[in-house]
Amino acid sequence: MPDSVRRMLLDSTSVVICTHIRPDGDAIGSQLALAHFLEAQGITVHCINTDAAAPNLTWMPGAGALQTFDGSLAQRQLIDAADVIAIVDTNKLSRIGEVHTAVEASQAQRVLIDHHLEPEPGFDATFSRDTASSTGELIYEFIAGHDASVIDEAIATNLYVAIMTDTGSFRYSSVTPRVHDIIADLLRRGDLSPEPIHSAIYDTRTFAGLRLLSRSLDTLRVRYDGFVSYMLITRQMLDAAEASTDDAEGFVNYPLSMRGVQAALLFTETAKGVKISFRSKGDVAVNGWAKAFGGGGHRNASGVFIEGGLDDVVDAVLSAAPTHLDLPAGATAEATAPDEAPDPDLTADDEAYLSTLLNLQSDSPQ
Ligand SMILES: [Mn+2]
Repeated sequence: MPDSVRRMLLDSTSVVICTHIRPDGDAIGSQLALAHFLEAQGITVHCINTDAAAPNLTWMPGAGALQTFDGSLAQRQLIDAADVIAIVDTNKLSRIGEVHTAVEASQAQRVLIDHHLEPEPGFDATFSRDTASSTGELIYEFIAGHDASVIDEAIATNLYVAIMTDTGSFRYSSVTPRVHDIIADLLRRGDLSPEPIHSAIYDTRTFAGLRLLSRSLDTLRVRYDGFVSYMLITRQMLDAAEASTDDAEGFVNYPLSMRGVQAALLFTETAKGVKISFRSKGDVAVNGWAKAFGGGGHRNASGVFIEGGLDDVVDAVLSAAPTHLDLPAGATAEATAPDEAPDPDLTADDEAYLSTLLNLQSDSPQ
């Protein structure tokens, strides 16, 4: 890590840490691990975010001290009084949301720690490496480079979650032997057991969320000879399933998990436009594709929000695929449902049995 970043943080007496809107496991884990470490150095730390952590992250060690920005004088004073404001897990100050107005009004020095492409210039010090698996990996380097013995259960758990969630549970191409070395060190120093952590993060689907998944899977289509797949979530589906877009976290991995598919998209209809998640396998890059529509992200995971109706947006984005992907020769843009989706022919007895079951299940928990 650059000496400027290390010195700026360690020489401070009061630090505010902020992360991006709709913070994920890497955002919260990196923020809390850094906070815990700096506090162990006798530094006063406040974590202030525009959005609250998702319900599956609120158990993380120290999460009780996370503040959601409310524009209050008290929070503005904390931000004004800080020597250093550390921004983690985003490459752009505006991505921290509403709280950025208070950050920009403060005289504090600004430090960026992140692993996204093209970090915004203008920070007083920057620690950015786009080949890092996660911001958690960079925070680990900072802490271990200073004094690895500080890594306790709280720091280890937060960094484990940060790295696990940003690597799709250690499966993305960003995972190196070094990442596994770091994880091994965290498991030892924190005396961690991975199973309950994994379960607390991932086994959190709601009944409504799974009903939404069922409806969304019905829209699965492939294009370009099975190279690209996509799924839709319409507002009508959200209403019918009584689900929210938060319930759709990770849905894009279903079309990506299909045999032969190299790039997958999830289109989520909202009142103002369409949110699109792009995912890809291996060397297939989707960040350029997302960027062409005003979005961004990583090679294998990107996103964008486009104003407009669902049909138009789906057409526009999918038609642009040949410009951004190295498609198989002669691949056709035509949309098809997967061949392997059989339409089960049920006997009258089966139908009757099924309808009894469905009626019974209407009393199921929400
Ligand atoms: Mn990240």
